[in-house]
Amino acid sequence: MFDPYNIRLNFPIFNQPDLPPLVFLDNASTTQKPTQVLEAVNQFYCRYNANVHRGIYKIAEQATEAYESVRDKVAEFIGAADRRNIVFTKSTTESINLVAYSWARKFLKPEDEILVTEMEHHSNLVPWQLAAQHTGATLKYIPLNKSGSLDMSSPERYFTKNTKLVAISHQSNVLGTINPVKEIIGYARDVGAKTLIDGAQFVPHSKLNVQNLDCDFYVFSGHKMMGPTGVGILYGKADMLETMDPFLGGGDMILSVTMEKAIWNDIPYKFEAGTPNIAQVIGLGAAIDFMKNMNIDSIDSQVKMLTSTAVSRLREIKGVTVLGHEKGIDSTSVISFFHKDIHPHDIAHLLDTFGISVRAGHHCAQPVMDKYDLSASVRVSFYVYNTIDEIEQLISGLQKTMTYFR
Ligand code: 7TS
Repeated sequence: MFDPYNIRLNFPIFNQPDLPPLVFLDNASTTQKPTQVLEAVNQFYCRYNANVHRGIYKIAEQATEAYESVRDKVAEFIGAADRRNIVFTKSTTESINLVAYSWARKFLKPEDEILVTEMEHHSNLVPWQLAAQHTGATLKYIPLNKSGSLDMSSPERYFTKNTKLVAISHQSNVLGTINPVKEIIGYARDVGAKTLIDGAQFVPHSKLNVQNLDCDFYVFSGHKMMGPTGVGILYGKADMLETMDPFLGGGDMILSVTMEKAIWNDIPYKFEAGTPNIAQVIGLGAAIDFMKNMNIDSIDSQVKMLTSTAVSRLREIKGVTVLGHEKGIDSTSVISFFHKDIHPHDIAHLLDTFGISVRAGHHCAQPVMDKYDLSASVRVSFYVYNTIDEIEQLISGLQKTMTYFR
């Protein structure tokens, strides 16, 4: 039996007797951290703080082993074939930029096309706009239907012999829609295009197997799954990573250097220049253990239950419109909505005065907002420690907000 009240006991931020209770409904931005993660970071700094991959003394070896063991853990967690497929970056954003610089700028030509969707976070859009400008390639997109799903009615319009890269989100950070990535990867493969999947919103609550998906790249952030900020993951097929040039130059990413040139280190180290975020990677390892203890399928069903409850309750409020979440569309964890008379920022501000944290704005996905002719929406997003009672507090907060603005 999944008990969010029990889970909450692990999170110091929810257990501060000197402060009013926190109703945190902005998990799509970042999640809260359990003691197990904080303790892993703390233990590293207090007991074996040393740089990795260089010292031959005991604590340096301990630090290297702890850091590298998380690479194995991540590989296992996402079903990668090999630890060499896992590159640590600082974020999803950096992982995407790494591919845009090291793969796209190297291999794309003016006649080539990069295919994205109208549903992307700016992180999975702007790097491709820049790569297209740099290489002369064309950026194309799969449109979004107002129901909240991608328009896959005539794929031959988007997947052509010129398509060289398909970069799409696994799950929208505005609508909560889960895209049919396996089908899309199939279309991409049929035209010989490479694929990058942005799993920043998907991985925190759903089971992933990158080999089963058969994507070329998969990216996500540790901080959205209870890990510390400062760690992103780039999964890449070994043959792809091998053909790419380094993204950043510096220490640790070389085998040998003369005054004239350098020979790159093997993958994945070729892409990890300089001192990495050691403590944060170690913290991510603890976050993955925490998730595995809860069981990823249980996390998934709990988040789905919270989401469907909240969608129904929000739709009962007069004047409120929920974006997406239409019948037959696979969606979870994230809900955006607006009120016909009250600005999203006013709603978010009033809710904050009741101790409820929600997001208001364009959520770094302006093309999605444009689709709905909105400049902003209110967004709530759930995670393992949220409760039905918090949804009721949200609904009551919204009702008070409406009374205030009447
Ligand atoms: N891709 C998606 C789908 C995201 O939701 C985000 C962050 C990113 C990429 C970028 O991740 P980062 O860790 O590099 O920042 N999304 C959000 C959000 O919805 N609110 O704040 C950050």
